Amino acid sequence: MSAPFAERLAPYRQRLDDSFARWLPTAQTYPARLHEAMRYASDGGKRLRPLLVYAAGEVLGLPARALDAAACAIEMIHVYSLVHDDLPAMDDDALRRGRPTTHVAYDEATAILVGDALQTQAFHVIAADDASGIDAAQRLRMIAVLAEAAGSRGMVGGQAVDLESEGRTLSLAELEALHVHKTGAMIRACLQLATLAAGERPPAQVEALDHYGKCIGLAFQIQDDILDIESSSAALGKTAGKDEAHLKSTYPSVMGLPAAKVRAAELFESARESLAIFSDAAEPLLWLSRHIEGRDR
Ligand code: GRG
Repeated sequence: MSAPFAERLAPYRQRLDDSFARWLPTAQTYPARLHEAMRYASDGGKRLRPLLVYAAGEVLGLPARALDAAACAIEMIHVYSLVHDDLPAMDDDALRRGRPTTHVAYDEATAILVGDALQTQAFHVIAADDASGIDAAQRLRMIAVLAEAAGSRGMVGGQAVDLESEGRTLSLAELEALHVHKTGAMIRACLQLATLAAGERPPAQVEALDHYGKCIGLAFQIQDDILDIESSSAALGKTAGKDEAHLKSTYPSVMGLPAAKVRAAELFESARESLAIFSDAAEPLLWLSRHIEGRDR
């Protein structure tokens, strides 16, 4: 039996850093300031999405090298979304990953371009990494899946509805649709990318990983809403959280905090149950689900 997945977190994070170093142009190349800002924005973070890609790859028996491009690409899209989400026209945040946001450290126009450039680079990485061992037709499918998850039928669509909904109380069904698009689609895509990289697989395995991805994607956002409430009440219970200030609906505001916690726990459990088909090989994804469920941010 192989060592627990927890022992491979640091090597996987290192692989991701190496991929970023390889695929992001250096700050010495034209246009130097933009490249420096892209690297600034890409530092730090939990790297959960790349870890999901690598963990799913292990469950499917793939070598890590086959997944480097997918792991790097998904994190590039994620970083772009955070940089744009922090802009004054969106969430207007001054801090991200414990440092000034990209538009604060540089300027607004540069932050917009950082997001644009990271997004296009993500697709370049999958298209150009022809030493991954994954054939070109399969990489084309991976690009299509990533584009759909990131675009107007996925993350960007969810963000658009989120902005349109400010100041309005959403129904539970509306809120779930928003979360499934805004946060869920990209997390689901992590599993889909690994499955595509693995080539032909029994439909039951593909279904199981997709179910896991959908459940973890929604649970992650519900948990984020819960952590927002708990961290703002912990901050002396005086200041309104950002969601209150922006009058955004959240799971705790729509269904109450205890019910939101139950819903998140049910989703994490359902994600784990779907992995029974993989027997002991499921350990990396089981471990990650528990790690995500237990996070405090
Ligand atoms: C602007 C196109 C566009 C999309 C924005 C994902 C998103 C859509 C906005 C992020 C806003 C936000 C804080 C959502 C809550 C869930 C979430 C995605 C949190 C950030 O992800 P983490 O916790 O961040 O994985 P790190 O920094 O660890 O990578």
